[in-house]
Amino acid sequence: MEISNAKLAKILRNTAAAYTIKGTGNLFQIRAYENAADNIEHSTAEIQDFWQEGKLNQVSGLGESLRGYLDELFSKGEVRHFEEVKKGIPKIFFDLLDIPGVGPKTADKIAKMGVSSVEQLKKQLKDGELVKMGLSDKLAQKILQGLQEVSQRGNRMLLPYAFAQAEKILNYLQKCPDVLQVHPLGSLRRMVATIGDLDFSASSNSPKKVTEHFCRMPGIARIIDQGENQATVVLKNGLQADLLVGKTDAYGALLQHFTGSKSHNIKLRILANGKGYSLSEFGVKKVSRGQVTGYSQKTETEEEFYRLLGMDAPPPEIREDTGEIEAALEHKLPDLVELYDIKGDLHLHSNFPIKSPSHAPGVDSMEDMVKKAKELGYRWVGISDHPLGFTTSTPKEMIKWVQMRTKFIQNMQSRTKSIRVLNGLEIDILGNGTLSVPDEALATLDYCIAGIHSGHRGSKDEITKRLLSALNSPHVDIISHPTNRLLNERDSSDALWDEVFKLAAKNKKLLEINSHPMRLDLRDDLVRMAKKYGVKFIINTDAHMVSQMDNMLFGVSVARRGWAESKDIVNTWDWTDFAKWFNIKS
Ligand code: DGT
Ligand code: CA
Ligand code: CA
Repeated sequence: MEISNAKLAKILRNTAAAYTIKGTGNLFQIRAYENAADNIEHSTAEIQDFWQEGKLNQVSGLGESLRGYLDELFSKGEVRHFEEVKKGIPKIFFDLLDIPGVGPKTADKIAKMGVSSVEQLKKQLKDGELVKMGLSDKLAQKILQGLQEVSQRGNRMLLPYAFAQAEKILNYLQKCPDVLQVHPLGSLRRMVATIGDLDFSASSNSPKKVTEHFCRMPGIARIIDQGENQATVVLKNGLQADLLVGKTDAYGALLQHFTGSKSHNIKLRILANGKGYSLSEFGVKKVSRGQVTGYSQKTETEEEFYRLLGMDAPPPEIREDTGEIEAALEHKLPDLVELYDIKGDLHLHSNFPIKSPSHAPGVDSMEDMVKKAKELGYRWVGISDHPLGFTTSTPKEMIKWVQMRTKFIQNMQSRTKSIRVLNGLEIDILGNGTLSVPDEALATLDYCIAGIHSGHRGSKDEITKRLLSALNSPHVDIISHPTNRLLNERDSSDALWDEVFKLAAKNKKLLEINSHPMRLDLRDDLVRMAKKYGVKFIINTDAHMVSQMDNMLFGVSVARRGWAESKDIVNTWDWTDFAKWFNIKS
């Protein structure tokens, strides 16, 4: 039986929720299940593959007992212990947990009101029946909004997962002796935040043999379409893959066509017609008096293809018909930022000791994160832990903790020669726009990141006010993940972005482009809009463990999709300019 990562995460979350409402598990155990579910969901490789290869111990966040249960699950299809924990709880309870904003306690309450299906829930919420039965009006609205989000949510993969899956298929295709070249294309090549299906091109002198090889790939659930030079398959994990095979002399046209986007291609086709060409995935032909003459133009590379149309080749990330065709015709394409340009990361969470943190701390030590930054060739690195909880600590305790941490970092700075270590925090922008840490403590930091970590579903006005208020604080340098979206989970918050960008530019505050695969926030379209106001950005990973520091590539892709150049991104600048921006004495 095939058990996807998503399904596995759901099984663990269901068990944790069952423990919660029955009151049988301890908090530590419930946390362990939830953390394991998070890790599994974000894993780019299939956990079942690890199990098959006897490597479950390589999956981070799985203790010995959980590994035992997963072994039972993969070999028998269910876990006796999990079934016992869930015994007596109605199915509707677990269905309700899939709605954003509904946790175990709310699900239990609704199930006990006699609601038997999600459809019925929708109706009873709209009719106001549940409110009459005692559900708060606010909660009812929140659940309705969650239901709305679920119905709009598509079945799209996160970029790193798509990357990892594409790599496997690519390796397989390269084994075919008839393949000359092979490339992953479509939205993956354009680095879109979420990917619908995977697209591949190959060049070959025997296309049919390549499509046959493709359709023999292990793990295929069904072949949707198989022709001489194209095929579409669905894999057992639900993923769809398309392949187009062409000849070498027109491979540039194939690469271009299958990279898209669709709107870029449509605009290009009209442009080509005006210049006497007809475009297709098979090549470029000359058209004379409305008739295709049959004469094919040689387009071995994409550059050749675009040159035929009198233009430069736009970077794949900006092929969305939002001005790149016009810019390419005028030879004025932007010089987009590259991963190679990045010189540091300022948003990292360590496991520095803390009694009651405001949000989940990191799992690795500051020393290990600094070591990784050196390996990445960075010139500076900043640790920005969450501080103590605002409601669970006094200002005095907060100041004391920040002082202790500052001393620790200063000590580390004095011992570290090959990289600069900076002292930051990621603090909360509270509901009323004030900050969660007293100014006295903030004044001792090298930099301060502020973000909204609660009340994301507030009104456009509320969110705008909170952001503007933080942008007016002299202590805040960076606004983290400004829209607070979580891909496939939570939509972007609404705000008057013109106002936010105007103030960020005026007060010289940075907007973060967060590289976490579920965030990719600020979004590409908003990066482009902010840039027009003169806003500067910083690309950070928000890593909670060393391995996540490799996510920088995804943030850089967002910046590229937003037409950002290295001059727009402060962490590509030289140390002198960077330090000057932050007022750090170098
Ligand atoms: P996805 O899969 O939803 O993440 O997005 P894409 O961009 O990968 O779209 P997909 O897989 O449907 O098609 C791959 C590329 O093929 C697309 O980016 C451009 C090209 N293409 C697909 N449909 C059309 C079409 O109707 N007209 C033109 N001109 N090109 C198309
Ligand atoms: Ca696609
Ligand atoms: Ca496709």
